[in-house]
Amino acid sequence: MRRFNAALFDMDGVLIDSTGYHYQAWKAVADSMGFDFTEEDNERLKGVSRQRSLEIVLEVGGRQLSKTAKQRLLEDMNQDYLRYIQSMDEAHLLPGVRACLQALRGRGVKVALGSSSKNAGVILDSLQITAYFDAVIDANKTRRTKPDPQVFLLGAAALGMVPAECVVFEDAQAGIQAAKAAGMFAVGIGKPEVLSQADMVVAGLHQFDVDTLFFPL
Ligand code: B16
Ligand code: MG
Repeated sequence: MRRFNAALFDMDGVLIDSTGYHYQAWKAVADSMGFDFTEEDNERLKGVSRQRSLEIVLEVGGRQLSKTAKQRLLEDMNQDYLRYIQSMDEAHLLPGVRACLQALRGRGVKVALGSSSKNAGVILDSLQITAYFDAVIDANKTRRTKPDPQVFLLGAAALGMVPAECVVFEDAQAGIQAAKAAGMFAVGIGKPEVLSQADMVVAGLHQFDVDTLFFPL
């Protein structure tokens, strides 16, 4: 195994467990419109923008909304989410996150965020992990959402790295596709049967041994 020089982290589902929260919010939208929205359906929402998530939910239910109604719904959802993340602190970090970030920095590995969220800045601050990141790329800085590779290509460029030097940590099918389309090594966080396109899969960062891909020089 070769040694890589940069680590690009997805946020939701890799650093924080917000997946359940997002699922409940979208399920409530489906419930209010009178159709079922399953956890399997929810896999399609992971890693994609809020706008794209709404389109997928409406597609699942075979429903349509006016542009104004969609806009209102997205704004309401985000206000609700901002209230939820206000109470977020270090205790909301997923297991192994801080140790992994510390180990990477200790080895001189460059670290960036590559998230489809528009709320990444405030969340990193709440979790008190902003200082570990050399660059933060979120949906405020991209035009195309995962599975497009733009977020990770911008992350690599911000770190001064080429894609072959980068490892992406991702929990979403769309994110793994984005990483592979960017020409990067992809570590899936979750289940191998769901993240079958990843180069390797671990259950969480607590199970990832930094020495495997970032061994000391
Ligand atoms: P927000 P990630 C993504 O973040 C989530 O996986 C996805 O479910 C969500 O719709 C998207 O952020 C937008 O988030 O509503 O906060 O702008 O996994 O790419 O870090
Ligand atoms: Mg994610």
